Amino acid sequence: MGAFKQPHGGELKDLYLPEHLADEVKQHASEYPSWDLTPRQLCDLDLLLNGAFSPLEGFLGKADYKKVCDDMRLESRVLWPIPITLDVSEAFAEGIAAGTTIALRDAEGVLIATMDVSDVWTPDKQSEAKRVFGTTDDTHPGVDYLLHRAEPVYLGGRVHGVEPPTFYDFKLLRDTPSELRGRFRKLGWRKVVAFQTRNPLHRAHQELTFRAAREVDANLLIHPVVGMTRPGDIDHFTRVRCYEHVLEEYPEQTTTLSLLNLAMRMAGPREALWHAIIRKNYGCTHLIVGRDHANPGNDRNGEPFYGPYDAQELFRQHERELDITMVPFKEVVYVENKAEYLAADETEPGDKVLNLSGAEFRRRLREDLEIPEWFSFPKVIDELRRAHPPKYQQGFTVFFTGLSGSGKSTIANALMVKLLEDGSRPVTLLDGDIVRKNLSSELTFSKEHRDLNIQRIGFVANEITKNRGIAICAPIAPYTHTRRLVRKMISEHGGFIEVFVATPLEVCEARDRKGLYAKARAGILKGFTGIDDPYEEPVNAEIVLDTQELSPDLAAHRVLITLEKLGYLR
Ligand code: PPS
Repeated sequence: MGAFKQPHGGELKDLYLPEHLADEVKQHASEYPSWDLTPRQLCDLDLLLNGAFSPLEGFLGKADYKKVCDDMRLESRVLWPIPITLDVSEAFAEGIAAGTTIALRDAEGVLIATMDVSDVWTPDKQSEAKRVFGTTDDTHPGVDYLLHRAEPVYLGGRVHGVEPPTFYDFKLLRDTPSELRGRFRKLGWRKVVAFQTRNPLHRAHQELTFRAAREVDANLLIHPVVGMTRPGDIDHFTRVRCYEHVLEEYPEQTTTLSLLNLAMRMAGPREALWHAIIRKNYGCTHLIVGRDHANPGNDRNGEPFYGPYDAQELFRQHERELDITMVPFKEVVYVENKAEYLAADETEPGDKVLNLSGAEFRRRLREDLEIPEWFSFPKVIDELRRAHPPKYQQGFTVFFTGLSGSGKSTIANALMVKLLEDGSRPVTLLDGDIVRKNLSSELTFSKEHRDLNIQRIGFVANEITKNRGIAICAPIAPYTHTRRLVRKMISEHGGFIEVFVATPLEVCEARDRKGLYAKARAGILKGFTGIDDPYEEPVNAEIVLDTQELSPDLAAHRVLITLEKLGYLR
């Protein structure tokens, strides 16, 4: 069957050991040095073992790595644009040399594969970034990962699969290359055009993919990435539910959906070639390549890293060798007066073309505004709205900070009661003293322990915020750096409102409800905030309260009004 000819003239690799050998390896695995795979390495290993990365047989050795970085080729001259490397810590690499067998385990310690190490080396990551991504600017997510998250030493070598990684979600939608080829064969699909995506599909995508398939007289594979995509992308659970809805919109028997456990690098043109090789391995004959394929976003000066059609250009240069045909993405637009989608170059003068940018779509989701029916499918919009509720349904954290005796706890308590009265969400109060008695009972007031205390409070508040509740925190939190860390963590999942209770030290000391200031002045209590330990005043708090002017009731009311203004309460 010509359509399923192997790329590079090679066989589709299946690197799993036969069952009896796998059992034997399992019995001896405790003898091997063991490496716990990172989420990205687990994705890479999954696709190495199941043949999606054919013709690779393991993580790249040094010579292949160098050639891939320099020329997009393996030593064998076969086209391979992205270095698939196993990065490990210096401590782990210390005992490893060529000839060592290591065990590769998932986060739960399950043995996924062994690797016969052939190479151990310390790469020049700046040079790798420049050669593979064309930049060392770490606003590029691939560069950021390489420079700041990947470990410093690379190991190369052949891998032997013992047990496929376990997935608990969407099992029926996950296929190995041979399973998908089998499905195509069974269905009699001789030509298959793949659509790569990391975003939800809307009507325009449905139109363009269907047109692409019709144009080349092929069936269609929606092949979204569910491994690792660009940071900030919509989670794959939500996306897959959306894809399942969109699938219903294609004529029956024309289109299928399968999930790809790929860890993307966002390498633009090089990544497009990689996607093509992978799709070829999955039995596809065509790949749709659009504008800005595998786009990493803009650099630190706001300029794009790659030209919009660089990926198409590079694909074209290697199309014959890749043995998979590119279907260049044609922009489709909605023409209101004809009530249909047309290719942008098919519109006529006088046509009213409607447009809704991605940014505008997200704004409307965020602000609970209408999204027109022509733009997307009602079921898709429902899914996205459920995953991205408007602010008044999102969780948030109100983070009070201020000196001991400044009035944080009293205002925090008043705020809690008012929010409970409002009743829109569950409320949890993480007051300084309460946390110190429970969550942080073993901690002292050293800098290190105060940081740990705030990080713990931040962790709990983040979990509450993520799950759409309200967390009210009221520790002293004297250090800017730690408050900033907590803000950053929580802001990714909901609201973060910092309230600086700016009661001056003299007033707190004059109140001295617990008698601690007197003890601190007398030198009985050491390292007391404001006396002989610093309090770094916030400069960017959303709210500053002066308790000399405001009663606790009014202070809590001011917080409520700010929450309303920010959209978190109705
Ligand atoms: S921190 O710095 O954020 O970890 O502090 P926190 O967990 O909020 O705990 C502050 C309460 O502990 C009492 N206390 C001290 N505070 C500051 N410095 C020292 N050395 C100290 N020792 C005990 C104090 O009563 C604080 O309570 P509040 O409610 O802030 O007055």
